[in-house]
Amino acid sequence: MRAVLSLGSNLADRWSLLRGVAEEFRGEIVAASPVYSTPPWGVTDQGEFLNAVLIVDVESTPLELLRRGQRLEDAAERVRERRWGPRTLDVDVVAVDDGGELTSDDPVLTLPHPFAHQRAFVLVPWLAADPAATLGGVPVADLLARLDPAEVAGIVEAGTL
Ligand code: A4P
Ligand code: MG
Repeated sequence: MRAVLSLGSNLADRWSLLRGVAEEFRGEIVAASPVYSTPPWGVTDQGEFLNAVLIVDVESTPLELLRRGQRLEDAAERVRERRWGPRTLDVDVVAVDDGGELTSDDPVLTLPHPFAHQRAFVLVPWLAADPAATLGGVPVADLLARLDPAEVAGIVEAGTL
């Protein structure tokens, strides 16, 4: 199956943490976005994030992929203090395609990720990694066009994984 992963970090050595995820998925990566510097979304009194998107082809179930991301978060000594708060590493499963886009309302793994369509820090990197990307049948480019242009302009390319 093919999956879209959103990587984020705003604590500790953010570059190494994101690059560690790319290293873990080496051999399974179909496309990788640049790394972007992004203003905090949701909870705004925290440091800038680095965000990137990986598109991976994996031989596993969606839940196994989520757990794999969570093991990387744990290895980054992530502490869960508050929702949307600062974190060393976040690995979210944005969307999964297994011969068709999977949907799930299970709180353990909700697909597609419930906030993906309204987050420029997910959509901008995703579009860079896959210009033909769609979410719920809607082109990601169209979803981005619906967002506040100021928010989209805040997503600034900062380097590569
Ligand atoms: N979960 C359900 N569906 C999914 C999914 N599709 N992918 C569950 C990943 N996890 C999913 O996540 C809480 C629970 O969501 C998990 O137990 C998992 O089973 P968490 O990472 O432990 O907790 P959290 O951080 O409080 O919530 P969440 O939902 O990961 O936070 P978000 O929504 O990812 O927001 N601003 C910028 N600029 N860049 C960012 O990367 N990230 C956040 C975090 C806020 N603001 C940000 C950024
Ligand atoms: Mg998460």
